[in-house]
Amino acid sequence: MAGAQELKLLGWWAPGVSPFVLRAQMALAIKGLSYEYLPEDRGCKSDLLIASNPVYKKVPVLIHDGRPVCESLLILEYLDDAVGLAGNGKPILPADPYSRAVARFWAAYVNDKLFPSCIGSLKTTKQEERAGKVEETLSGLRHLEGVLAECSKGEVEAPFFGGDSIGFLDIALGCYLPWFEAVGRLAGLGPLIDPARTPKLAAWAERFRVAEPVKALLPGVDELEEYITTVLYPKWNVAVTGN
Ligand SMILES: N[C@@H](CCC(=O)N[C@@H](CS)C(=O)NCC(=O)O)C(=O)O
Repeated sequence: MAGAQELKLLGWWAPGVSPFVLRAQMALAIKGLSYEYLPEDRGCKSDLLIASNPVYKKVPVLIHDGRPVCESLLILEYLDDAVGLAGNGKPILPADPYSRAVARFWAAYVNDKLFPSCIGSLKTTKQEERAGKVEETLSGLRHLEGVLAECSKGEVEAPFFGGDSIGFLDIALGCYLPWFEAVGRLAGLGPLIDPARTPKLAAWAERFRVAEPVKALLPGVDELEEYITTVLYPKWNVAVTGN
């Protein structure tokens, strides 16, 4: 519970489909913080959103006692840092400075490279360009397989990037799990996180999907596919088939 402190989350109108909003929701759930969810519509943004994130006008925005924090990864960091917020006994970032830097590096990679490549494979109808995006995505997933191996100490396999519990990089990547599945299906590629190619990552994904408290927040893949085809395809002006 947030106690006397007020938390509001400016989120997306369609529940679960914004991986960025999902990140904030996952962190709030892990910390056991209650908050008011205010959905935003792309076509009709509220005055509160425009005032809270005047630069990008995007969600999520966390509003803590009237003060806005923008950008999903920064919201995760803020929730760890904010003194007096209930739940900050459960840190999301690692305690060790080097491990924090590594987690931040890979979270930025996932955000800026991996997900754009993955979604880029749906945004083009040019076969060569699409094959390039798919290869970039698979190469990114192979990098993360290596990161996961690094997180394991000796013989003991770490269940999560954060060690025994879900941490910063788990949330940064886990919010995209339904997207990897939906894109794999829509592009006719099969599962992008494939146990044959990246066994550790595939096992991690299975654990993450059923982990409390994030599992209730993850959208269904069918639902997400429908959102991509009915909302995003017209916006991108492409309709890619699996062929
Ligand atoms: N880098 C931002 C990305 C946020 C973002 O792209 N949000 C989308 C919803 S998924 C949005 O608000 N879109 C509204 C728009 O583009 O006008 C973050 O990590 O928070």
